[in-house]
Amino acid sequence: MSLKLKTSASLAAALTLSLGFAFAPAAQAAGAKAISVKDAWVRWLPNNLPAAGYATLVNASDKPVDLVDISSTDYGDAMLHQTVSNGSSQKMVMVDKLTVPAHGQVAISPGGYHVMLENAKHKVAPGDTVHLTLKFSDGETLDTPFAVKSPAQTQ
Ligand SMILES: [Cu+2]
Repeated sequence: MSLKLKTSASLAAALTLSLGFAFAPAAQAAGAKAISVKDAWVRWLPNNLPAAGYATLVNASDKPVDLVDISSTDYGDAMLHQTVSNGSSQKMVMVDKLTVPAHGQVAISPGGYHVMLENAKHKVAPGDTVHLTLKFSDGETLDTPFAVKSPAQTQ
């Protein structure tokens, strides 16, 4: 090995630099995920009416992360909606992305956001667990269990 012959300051700097680059992705791969999900549940309605999914998204990282896509193996359609008050009436609007602030959280909760769940692929009933796949702007994908509850259980 000729390493002892190449002990210039510039080589040392280059080595430090390349080690720095090499370590960054490794630390990320082994480290914790930015986003975690808590209090995930679904408000079930009878007669094949659309259900609504709710959860709190927590961001442990120092960068904002967007929820950019939702899918489910249990429902044909899963979309993020926002309930907007318009005087005495309310309507739902589609939401393309939901930003979870750095070191913060955002609640998908009744009266605000909900995940509209339609076209169940099989019979879903209170007491079941359904799974939603949440995709985030940092590349993270979370397969998240949601507890199915009847309207009476959520009053
Ligand atoms: Cu909706």
